[in-house]
Amino acid sequence: MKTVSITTKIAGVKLDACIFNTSGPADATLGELEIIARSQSPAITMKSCTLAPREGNPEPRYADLEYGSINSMGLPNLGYKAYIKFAARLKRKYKKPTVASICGMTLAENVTMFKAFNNSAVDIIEFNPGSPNTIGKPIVGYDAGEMDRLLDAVSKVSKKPYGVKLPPYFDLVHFDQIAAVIKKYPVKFVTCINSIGNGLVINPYTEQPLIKPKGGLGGISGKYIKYTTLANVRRFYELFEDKIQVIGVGGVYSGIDAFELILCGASAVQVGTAFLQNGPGIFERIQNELKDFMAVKGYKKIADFRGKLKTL
Ligand code: HRO
Repeated sequence: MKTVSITTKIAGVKLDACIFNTSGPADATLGELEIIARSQSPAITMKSCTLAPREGNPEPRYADLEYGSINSMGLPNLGYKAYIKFAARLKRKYKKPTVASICGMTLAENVTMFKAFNNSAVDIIEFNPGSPNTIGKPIVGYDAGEMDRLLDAVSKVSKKPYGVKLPPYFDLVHFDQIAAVIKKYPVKFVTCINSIGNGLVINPYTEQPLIKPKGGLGGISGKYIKYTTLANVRRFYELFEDKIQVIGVGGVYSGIDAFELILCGASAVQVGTAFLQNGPGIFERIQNELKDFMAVKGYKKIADFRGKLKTL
């Protein structure tokens, strides 16, 4: 077992294991981030932040489902300045790489935050133009022109390595359009996928939706979305020809789920709903399961099988 290694590098930053937390679940406060820091997650990803602190959407805004979750949190966060402070503190105390997630409401807000994070302890920036839950705002990642405008602006100011967390795509033409835009900029990685936007879960007994915002519409995550995750990881891995890395997230509950994403081309795998539902022990469990499965397969490192999905 000791001969199996699951280390990886994202944007040039070494991670002791390729399984870590995704931005969103239980990572908005310092207390929550310290729980992640003390877990086996090899990096600490923080909640998407905005310029000013936000309360988020009215509650209830999250519900566990049989095979995943629905959320319309609405970006509750403490504002970017808090995450700059947290990153310094976490780095000093835990010596793990930190990932900041930026989700500005406007181009100017995004530029301000990218500039501010240049002078921070954060190792990697994940730009999030894919949230489905900001009331009155479209999912920016579905607008290739707007993505171009935003990436152009943030690329000009960012001195930290950065990637983009993408919403799920369903049409092959859209993969091509977004990949063409991303290739124009020094984007180091894409993270696929954000939750599948605007699902509706209802309770037939009470005849009500499960969550309050937007008449019950929210992002669907967990096991429901794994196959869309696999397709998005695979398609972007092929389109980027491994020159821009892919991080897989969406529906990972086990080491075999992680293995499948890596087989499709992911250089690392993030865990979201499964972390919320199982607690911080999930990172160690998935890492051990992945190592066990690799040992069965005779793989010693993730490069032995990464991207090597066979054809039929
Ligand atoms: O806070 C949220 O409602 C949220 C964000 Cl920012 C996101 O990117 N994805 C998601 O499912 N929820």
